[in-house]
Amino acid sequence: MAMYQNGVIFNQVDTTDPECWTLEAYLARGGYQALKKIIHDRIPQDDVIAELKTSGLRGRGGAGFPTGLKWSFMPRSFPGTKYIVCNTDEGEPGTFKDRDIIDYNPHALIEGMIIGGYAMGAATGYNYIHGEIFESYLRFETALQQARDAGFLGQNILGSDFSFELHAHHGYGAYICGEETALLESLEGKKGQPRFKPPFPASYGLYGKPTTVNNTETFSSVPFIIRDGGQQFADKGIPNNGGTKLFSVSGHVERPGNYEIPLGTPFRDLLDMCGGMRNGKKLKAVIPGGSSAPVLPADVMMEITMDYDAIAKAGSMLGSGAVIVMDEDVCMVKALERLSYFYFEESCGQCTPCREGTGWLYRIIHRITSGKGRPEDLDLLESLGNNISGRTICALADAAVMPIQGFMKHFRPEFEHYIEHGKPMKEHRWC
Ligand code: L3W
Ligand code: SF4
Repeated sequence: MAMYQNGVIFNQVDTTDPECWTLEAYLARGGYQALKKIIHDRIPQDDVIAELKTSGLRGRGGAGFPTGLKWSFMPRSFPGTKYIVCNTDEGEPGTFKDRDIIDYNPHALIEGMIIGGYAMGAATGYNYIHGEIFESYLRFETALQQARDAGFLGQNILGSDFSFELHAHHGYGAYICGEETALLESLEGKKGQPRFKPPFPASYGLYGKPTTVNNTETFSSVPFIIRDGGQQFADKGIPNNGGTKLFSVSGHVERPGNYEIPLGTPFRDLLDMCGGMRNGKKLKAVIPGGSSAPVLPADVMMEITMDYDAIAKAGSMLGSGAVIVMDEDVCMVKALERLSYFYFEESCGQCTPCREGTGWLYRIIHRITSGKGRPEDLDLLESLGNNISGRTICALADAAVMPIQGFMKHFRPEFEHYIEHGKPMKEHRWC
């Protein structure tokens, strides 16, 4: 899918046409007008933040925290350095939207971060880019230079007394560095391990200074909100779920890819946009918000709308918007084994329940797929999960437990069958 229609971030951006990715193309579609507006009209910082609150924009990285509220946490009267940090450490299995932003519309992110610097009184920003997308990092560096050369970035932006510098930082690929405090540690040159929260980055962030960390898509939504108004953005979605959202659709659909759609769009419409199920197979289940989100069965998904509240009500979460579609041939036991290995592999090892527990979870599921499962294994998984959840420094351990709970809730008979017969219910594909 190349052309995104009526979106906030990818409107008029053809991802197959390099001419659309340039600064000139961004300017032609209204880029940097929001920045010019706040600088020329000297819009007060509080008014910028109020516009964000009106928009209803919620964090697009996974937690859905209200962006305007987060920006208002930054201490305005703080006398020293403050920072803005963008989290492009996209590593959640199924998520591949942020790299498209820095590949095809990097100036939306740059403009959003400059506006963030203006509104929160920060003069320095960093964009932490996932280690496995080096080409995207290089493209972002090029875009930064273009913005500097054009006077949008650096000292005395557009001749005003507002200065803001922005740097790109290339990470090394550890999933945990997407957790905001691990990201800050890594940016400081230390081992990327999460910090205890509170204090939150808003009071103790990069180098111990007040810092706001937002996801790439969150910052990139800001220029539209400031240029066209928060209400315009809110009206694109539904109450409490303003705007459009990028969904990374993967799995057994005809046309996997990124789709920017209004929040509140029925899942069945999103599936139609993707060309429906691949090879005419039946839908079995969907992980609606990245691998950390509990899986939902087909009948629930076909009645659901894609927004934070509807998905939470159904027992899962919208997360980062990674929609993993599974057809009737998927073995849920094997699928869960694969996910569990990921969390075991990516645990940073700081907390015992996570370091040891993710390994235990994986090994029990692996025992089942090896045909050596024991009848008590399912209860053991449940009790282990209950003892891991909520007892660790960051959400990775919870994220390892939630998929297990979801798979057990909706597909327990498949697990029981695998244990009893030492093989899957039917000749499923690997997954
Ligand atoms: C100041 C308070 N600030 C909260 C801030 C906090 C953070 C934001 C949300 O996890 C989820 C996770 C993954 N004063 C504050 C405050 N804040 N209270 O608000 O905080 P929190 O703790 O709810 O979430 P989190 O730790 O940021 C994010 C899930 O996202 N996830 C992972 C996605 C992965 C990617 C990726 O690969 N790029 O996005 C997917 O579902 O499991 O639950 O900024 O500081 N009182
Ligand atoms: Fe590290 Fe896991 Fe503890 Fe998070 S929960 S800090 S990933 S050991």
